[in-house]
Amino acid sequence: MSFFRKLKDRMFKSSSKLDEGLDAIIEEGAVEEASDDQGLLTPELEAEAVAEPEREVMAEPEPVAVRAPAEEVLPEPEPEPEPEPEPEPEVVAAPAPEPAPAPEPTPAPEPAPAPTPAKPGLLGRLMGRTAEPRRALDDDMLEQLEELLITSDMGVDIALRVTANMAEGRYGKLMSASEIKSLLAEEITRVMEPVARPLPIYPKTPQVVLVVGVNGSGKTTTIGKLASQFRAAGKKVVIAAGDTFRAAAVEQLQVWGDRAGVPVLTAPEGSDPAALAYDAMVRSEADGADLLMIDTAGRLQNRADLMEELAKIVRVIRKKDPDAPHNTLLVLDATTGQNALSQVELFGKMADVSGLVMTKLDGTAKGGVLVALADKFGLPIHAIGVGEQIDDLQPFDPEDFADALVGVDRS
Ligand SMILES: Nc1nc2c(ncn2[C@@H]2O[C@H](COP(=O)(O)OP(=O)(O)O)[C@@H](O)[C@H]2O)c(=O)[nH]1
Ligand SMILES: [Mg+2]
Repeated sequence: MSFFRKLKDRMFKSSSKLDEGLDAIIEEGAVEEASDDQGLLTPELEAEAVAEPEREVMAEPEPVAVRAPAEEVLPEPEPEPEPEPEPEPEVVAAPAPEPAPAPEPTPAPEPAPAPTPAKPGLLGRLMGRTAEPRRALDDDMLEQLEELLITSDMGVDIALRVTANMAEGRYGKLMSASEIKSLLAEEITRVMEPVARPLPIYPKTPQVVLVVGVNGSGKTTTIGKLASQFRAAGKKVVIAAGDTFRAAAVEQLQVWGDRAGVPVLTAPEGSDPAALAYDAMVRSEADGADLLMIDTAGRLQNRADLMEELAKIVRVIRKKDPDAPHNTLLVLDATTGQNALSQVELFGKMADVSGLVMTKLDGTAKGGVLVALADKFGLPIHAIGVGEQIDDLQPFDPEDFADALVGVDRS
């Protein structure tokens, strides 16, 4: 299974929202001659079309969210055999991936009730080449596109800009849903490309990575995942459990440290996180660690306290290294949608945020907020979280992301 399919499957909710929305816009205003292509095939051929053989090959290496610096080479990614073979067939962008129907003459596997005359149906979309409904790109359609993009959390500015770009030179032209999707994916890729940058690794050690964000955004989980990937890339990592506010937070980090095989420095509940951060600096220097990752509390109930706590951590670690922290990662939960924008503003004031990690992109319909973030702040997106397991952190790939978000399949 390719990375693309994986991301797309994981982002199914986002994907299906835009995907289906775009289909609906085109179908709604489709011109007459674009009649449906259902019924053109015999049941045998339909079954064959649905069971169209997988063209993608397995055995693609799992991408990792961290990359070793240029001169170093990542250890060969284990040619990890795919855990479970994908069920056949791979159904493309269809909402209900039915297993291949037995080639008996069952009715066409169209799950949607009452298709409109212009609707190509599952089969039409699978075939995708003939008789796709087309709609003239006019003001009405542009307005609907804008609305769809806005409701997909991309934000008003970007929705207006992207639709204007799409209209340029194409006004009045007949467009199919797949043409619109490709255009949209290109536009989104263009916005996202400048921010897709892995966490930079510096030659000076220990490189101190301060991890901030509101409670529940995924800081601790992301630290665990990052630690595991850095370690696999040959880095010596130390974690400091700077969320001393809750005992459970320390235990959780210890579990992640065990999983990742890296030491976790802790302090008693309620103790000063800055003191712990200082000890962690001393320890990581003594141990010759490459990276020190500092977890923090995310109590937003009391902003002044949190701001003071973060400022103190920074002050104290700078006594050991005036350039620390070398990275301040803000971890954002994609499911909070537009709220992520205000979190960037807020944490930008409290800490010198140098990059973002967006978690929980699996199973949210709000992935579009990344586009708004990229456009508004231009902060690097180092990685995305797509699940709760240790391997569920991926590098941010703009094209894969755009394709997954819009429902484009380039395979
Ligand atoms: N589905 C999903 N859940 C995640 C992801 N990242 C974190 N979580 C879950 O979000 C919850 C809060 O994460 P945690 O790391 O404790 O957040 P923290 O309070 O910021 O440290 C936990 O249940 C995690 O398993 C992700 O990428 N996808
Ligand atoms: Mg935590």
